Parts: sequence; C-alpha cells; structure tokens
Amino acid sequence: MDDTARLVESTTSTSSTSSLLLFGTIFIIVISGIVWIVLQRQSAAISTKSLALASGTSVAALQSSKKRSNTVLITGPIGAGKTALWCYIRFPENKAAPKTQTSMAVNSAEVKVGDVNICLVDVPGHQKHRFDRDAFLPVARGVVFVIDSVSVSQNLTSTTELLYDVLANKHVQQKETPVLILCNKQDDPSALSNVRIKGLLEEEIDRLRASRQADIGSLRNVGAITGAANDNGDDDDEAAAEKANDFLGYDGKRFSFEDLPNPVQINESSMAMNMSIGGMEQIHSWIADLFE
Ligand SMILES: Nc1nc2c(ncn2[C@@H]2O[C@H](COP(=O)(O)OP(=O)(O)OP(=O)(O)O)[C@@H](O)[C@H]2O)c(=O)[nH]1
Ligand SMILES: *[C@@H]1O[C@H](CO)[C@@H](O)[C@H](O)[C@H]1NC(C)=O
Ligand SMILES: *[C@@H]1O[C@H](CO)[C@@H](O)[C@H](O)[C@H]1NC(C)=O
Ligand SMILES: *[C@@H]1O[C@H](CO)[C@@H](O)[C@H](O)[C@H]1NC(C)=O
Ligand SMILES: [Mg+2]
Repeated sequence: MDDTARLVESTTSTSSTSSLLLFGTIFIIVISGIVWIVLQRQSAAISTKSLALASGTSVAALQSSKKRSNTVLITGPIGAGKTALWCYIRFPENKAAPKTQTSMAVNSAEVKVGDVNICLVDVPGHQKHRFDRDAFLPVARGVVFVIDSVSVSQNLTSTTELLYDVLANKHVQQKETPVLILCNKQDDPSALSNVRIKGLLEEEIDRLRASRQADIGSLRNVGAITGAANDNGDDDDEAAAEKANDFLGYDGKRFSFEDLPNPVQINESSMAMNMSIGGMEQIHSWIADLFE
C-alpha cells in the first residue's frame, strides 16, 4: 500500500517537473516570437518613414484611410518599366516615355485618371525595397505588376518569386486586391505575348509552391530537433514559414490564375511608343474599374 502511494507520489512529481519544463519551453518560444515581431515592426516602420520622406509625403498622410483606398501600387522586377509607366500615367501629355534609370526611391503622386484621383506609387524593383512594397500592399486598392516581356524567360524564377510574394500576401488575399500583370516592352520584336507569359508564370508558380511547401516541411523537422534556440537564420526561417503558409491555388490541381480569390488580368503594354499597342486604354479602364 505504502509503496503504491509513494509510486503515485513520485509519478506526480515527475509529471509536474515535466510540465514545468514544458511551460518554460513555451515561455521561451513566446518571448522570442514577440521579440521577432517587434523587430519586424521596427524595420517596417523605418522603411515606411524613409519612403514617405523620399516621396515628400508624411507618414500620417500615407496611413490615413482615405489615401489608403486610393492607392494604386506599381511593382515588379528591376528594369521592367515601372517608372516609365508611372511617368506615362502622371504626365499623359508626354507622347514618349522618358529614358529612366534604376530607381533609388519610391515615386508617389496624386494623379487624376478619368474621374478618379488616385495615389500612384512606384516601388523600385531592387530587393532592398521589398519592405516598401510590403508597406504599401495592405493599403493598395489595386496592384500593377510590370514584367519585361523580353527577358522574362531568362529571369523566370526571380520574376515569379516576386509575383508569388505579391499574390500570396495575406492582405492581398484577404481584401481580394485586383492585380494587373502588364507584359511590357511589346514594341520589342523578341517580346513574348501575354498568353505565352501567362503559361510560363503558371508553370513556374506550380513549381514554386511545391518547393515552398517542401521548405516548410523540412523547417518543421529542423525546428523539432534543434528547438527554439536556433539563432542562425531565424529570420529567414520565419520569413520562409510565412511564405510557405500561403499555398496558391488548389493542392493536387495544376495552378491557374483563375483559381485565385482575387481577379488577375494579364495584358500587354509598351511605354516606348505612343501606347499604340493599346496598353493605356486597358490600364485606364482597369484603374476605373477599381473604383466602381
Ligand atoms: N523598348 C522598351 N523599353 C522600355 C519600355 N518601358 C521601359 N523601357 C526602358 O527600360 C528601362 C527601364 O525602365 P524603368 O521604367 O526605369 O524600369 P523600372 O521598372 O522602374 O526599374 P527599377 O526602378 O530599377 O525597378 C528604361 O531604359 C526604359 O526606357 C518599353 O515598353 N519598351
Ligand atoms: C534578367 O536577366 C538579365 C540577362 O539574362 C540580367 O542581366 C538581369 O540582371 C536579370 N534581372 C533580374 C532582375 O534578375
Ligand atoms: C486583357 O486581359 C484580359 C484578362 O486576362 C483578357 O480577357 C483581355 O483579352 C486582355 N486584353 C488584351 C487586349 O489582350
Ligand atoms: C499619339 O496618340 C495621340 C492620341 O492618343 C495622337 O493624337 C498622336 O498623333 C499620336 N502621336 C504619335 C507620334 O503617334
Ligand atoms: Mg524605377
């Protein structure tokens, strides 16, 4: 009897020790999570501030809800023609796109398109500006993703990764933000058509989403073995985990843009000529549709 009682007692104390350990571990994980979130917030805040300064707008103005609903964001890879498009919409009287150079800062301006006033934002394609892009995605009413139709097949993976980040963004998904993919530089004879580029992008997204799923699977295994106190590349792991959570389309079905909750339109454009390719009318009517 006594033995049994002692046995019971020792079992209880072992289980309370292990539950203490468990709580300790959970506590550490939660604290590191909070620290990570605070750090992320800070870097986002800093980049919002710097982009506001760069474009001559105050942070408060950028964050006001009125502006928010009017924002049309232009994004995409380096050299695709984002700044050319921004200039084209902003200065419609110019019949030829200006010679532009790689942008170092965000361009932002109030522009009247048809009957509506929009806040048109052009975020540079360089990877260091991804925080600027992520600061504008939650407030964007629509996103124009500009692609260089000439070099797209050589740069397919990097271009598709950028597009994936936009389409899988949780704000874009929740708000079902319309996305216009512009296959630009159609004046170039070696440019691929929008139909061809759509096929390439769908194929590549199909591949990317599978590898992102595989990444999160292996991350979970690594996490289980090494625990939370893994300080090499925690940020990257977290970023990868966030990306991998957003699986685009349906599992087991080949990816198609039509499977997304938000409307995605893929059109052709050229900034080099007088928009005779029909790009500008499409862009204007797509913008007008955002405000209906
Ligand atoms: N042929 C041709 N060239 C274009 C077209 N649009 C832009 N360009 C040229 O492509 C180059 C890059 O254009 P930008 O508008 O500066 O590219 P961007 O997307 O703003 O690039 P980043 O600011 O580096 O992210 C410039 O030399 C433009 O003149 C186009 O439709 N056709
Ligand atoms: C796209 O490809 C060209 C040539 O293949 C290369 O010079 C350029 O850096 C690439 N751009 C991006 C954004 O990867
Ligand atoms: C623009 O894109 C839409 C949807 O992707 C398509 O139906 C339409 O035909 C395109 N317009 C042109 C001129 O290619
Ligand atoms: C450009 O288009 C406008 C109409 O949108 C037209 O009046 C003008 O003549 C065109 N210019 C050239 C050089 O094609
Ligand atoms: Mg630019």
